[in-house]
Amino acid sequence: MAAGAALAFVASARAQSAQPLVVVWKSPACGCCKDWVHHLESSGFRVKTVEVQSTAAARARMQIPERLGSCHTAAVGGYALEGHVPAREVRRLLAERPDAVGLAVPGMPIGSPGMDGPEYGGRRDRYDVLLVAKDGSARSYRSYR
Ligand SMILES: [Cu+2]
Repeated sequence: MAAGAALAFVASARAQSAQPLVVVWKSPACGCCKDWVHHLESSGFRVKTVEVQSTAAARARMQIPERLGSCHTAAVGGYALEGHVPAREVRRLLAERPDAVGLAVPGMPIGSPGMDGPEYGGRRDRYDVLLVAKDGSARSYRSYR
């Protein structure tokens, strides 16, 4: 390996290990949760999953209002993630570090990461990634359509 290539390799390995760990609470029966975990991993995140029967307790602990709930709840870098949040918005959140609870994609919109398998036949519903404020209010962080 040339010195330049070796350096680039070390730099990219460092960038990878600099990605913080994502802890995901999900039910063992949830298939789309597993697909979302794969989406994060293939985007360079390290992920630890915790199997729970209900994610309601994790949601409450992470201060995600029940009305914004989805099928899994996660924690990364001091923020909460609820549902099928795209990895690029997680990276943006960690780069911008807003004063907020975290991000949520309520429900399970088809076409969001982990809800985009062959069984959906390429269907893509429009959805918003919401930035959840500490008072429980939410505003659009990015719209996908
Ligand atoms: Cu799901």
